[in-house]
Amino acid sequence: MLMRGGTSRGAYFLAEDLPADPDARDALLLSVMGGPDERQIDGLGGGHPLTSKVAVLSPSADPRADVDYLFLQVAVDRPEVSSRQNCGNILAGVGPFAVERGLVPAGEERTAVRIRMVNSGGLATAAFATPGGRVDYTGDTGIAGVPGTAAPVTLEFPPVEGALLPTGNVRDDIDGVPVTCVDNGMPTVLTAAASLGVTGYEAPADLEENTALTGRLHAIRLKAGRLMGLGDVTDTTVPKLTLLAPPRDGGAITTRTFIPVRCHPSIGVLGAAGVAAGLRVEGAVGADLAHLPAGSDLVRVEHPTGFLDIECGVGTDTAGRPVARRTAVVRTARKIFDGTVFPGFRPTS
Ligand code: NQM
Repeated sequence: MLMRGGTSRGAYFLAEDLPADPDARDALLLSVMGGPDERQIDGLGGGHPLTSKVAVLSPSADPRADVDYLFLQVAVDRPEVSSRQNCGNILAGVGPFAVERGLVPAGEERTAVRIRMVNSGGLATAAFATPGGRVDYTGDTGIAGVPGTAAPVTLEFPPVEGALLPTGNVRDDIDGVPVTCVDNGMPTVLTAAASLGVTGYEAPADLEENTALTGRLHAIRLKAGRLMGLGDVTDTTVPKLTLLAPPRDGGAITTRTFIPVRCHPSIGVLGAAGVAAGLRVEGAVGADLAHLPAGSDLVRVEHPTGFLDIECGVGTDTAGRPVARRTAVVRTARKIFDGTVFPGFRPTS
């Protein structure tokens, strides 16, 4: 099934319909999505990382979850399929797809699907309307970066196991640039746009063309990856990098996010969860730029095409380290096409 999940689009599969061997599965998925090719002309992909995604679902053996969701990023320009990152946007379609395929019975009015995110080991619950026991994708919820409106899907994340600040520090200095490395479901490096000589309000295309900037970001990312315990991140899609600037449209903060080569036209869900958590840590990069509403966990994250509202509370563990308590966000998802895909050319390397 081809679905839009939040601001991404991907092919959703049942695990039982794909080869069990990961190499055979990945070769098949590359072919299904049409890669490696900049335009993905021979497949379902849209020639951009945000439209070259795959979700693989199966019943979960974990008593805390109904389904297992494995996210796979299919590279556009090289023959590579990666399970190293998670995706909170594609997650928005997982609950509806689980009901569509009968993995989870639909409630008469609403259905809540408990999801284990295989990539990170984290849990999430997706709740959405199922009037008369069927998923209804129509509704009046709009999200920035997607035309029109659709039915809301509420995503809730319990606290992420593992450190919110994976380097153990609130701030690190990399190549003379102060950064905060955060992981609230997606490893992300937060920097102030101003410390990299940009405003943080530029259009994504202008930032992508700024080779002095992208060169510095590349170097910072490689060092941050090691500090975060991720090893050599040269060929991986995590950590992401988010540039922060004061809000301009009544939100809490302005963002420009590199994922990590292309600059996101909006922002990823879990990427935004990391920004929201980071801003609540005293002394973190960006905390001094943010306008956070008093007495509320809501953070309005401004991005190139609008804003994303996310709720995130941060407390401390028994050792006094910051931890995210609960994160929640509203997205939409839509079934675009359900049918048979015919794989073509299969790259051998
Ligand atoms: O951060 C893009 C997206 C994402 C990831 C990326 C995402 C998330 O917008 O949860 O959704 O960071 O590669 O789909």
